[in-house]
Amino acid sequence: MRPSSVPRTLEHRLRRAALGWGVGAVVLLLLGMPASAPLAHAVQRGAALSLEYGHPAATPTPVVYWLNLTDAPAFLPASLAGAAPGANVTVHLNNTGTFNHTFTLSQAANYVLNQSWTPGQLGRFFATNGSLANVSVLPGRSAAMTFPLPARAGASYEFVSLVPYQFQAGMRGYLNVSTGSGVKLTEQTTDQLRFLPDTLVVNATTFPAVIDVQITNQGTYAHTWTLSPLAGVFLTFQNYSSYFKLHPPLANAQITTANQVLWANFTIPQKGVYEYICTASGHFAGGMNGTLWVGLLPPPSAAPPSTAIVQGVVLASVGVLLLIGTLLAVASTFVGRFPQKPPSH
Ligand SMILES: [Cu+2]
Repeated sequence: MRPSSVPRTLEHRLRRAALGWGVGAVVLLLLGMPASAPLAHAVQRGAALSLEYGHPAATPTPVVYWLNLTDAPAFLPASLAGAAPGANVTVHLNNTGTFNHTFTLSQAANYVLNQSWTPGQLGRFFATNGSLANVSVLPGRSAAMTFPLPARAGASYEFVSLVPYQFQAGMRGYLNVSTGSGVKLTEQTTDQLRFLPDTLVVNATTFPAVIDVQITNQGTYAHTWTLSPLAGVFLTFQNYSSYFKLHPPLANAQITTANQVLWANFTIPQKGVYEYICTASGHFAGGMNGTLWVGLLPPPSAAPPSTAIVQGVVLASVGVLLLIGTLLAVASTFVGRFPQKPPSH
């Protein structure tokens, strides 16, 4: 029995205030919702960082290499790495020069050809010892061939151009077969011009470290996965093409079609942070880059940006509003339960 009309009004006002604070808390919680989506994404992204060790595939994964043959004369890149013993290798050759060039791969494991040989002596070596691949490419033309590698882990095979005096002038390179125990990572390319994840971590302790990245195109655009050969170099979209001309990429996977899956196989010489970018026109400028951390851990702040902090502030605010609302509601139930001060005249 609360006879007085004054406490009834106070109780009513307290109830209204409690309701107001409660509604405020719910509205704030709803407004805060979108902020929780990037957080979930960041967690997912963290989980997507795969770290697998020593899982040699039963059937060696096919490997695709892309080389430019130039009039320097040179092969770009001159070092092909990461293919497992016995793997099928496809070599795409692009003659960017005005002379004929050949890609001729020695089948003599760990044998370094003598650069002072005459073209005749070099020809006799290949006639005697054979080759794993031998393709001639006309100026401005491209060619591709697929062949199986010998099942010899860790072997190195030299490749040269047999056009007279090109090998002697430096047109040579090496294909290094992996030990078969490379670290496996997965990566996706998207039409939003992003790599997912854009941070790859390999907890390597011994170097060189053999790494195999499986790249899946989730979208329809063509992309590349092009890895800097030098640690700690962070490229800009103005300087990356001149940089890669000077420093041929460690890996340069060309994703050309939707849903394509391919591997980038490479060997990291020493611990560090290696940047990878997409060299498709406008993609790097649009944000298509990432970092590979080998033997180092990325700083914790690098994973989720400020969304986690925003989320915390929102949740704390919701809590405070709900607490105030609850206190007001409780206070409203007590109003009128106590004897009133006698009205003074
Ligand atoms: Cu791209």
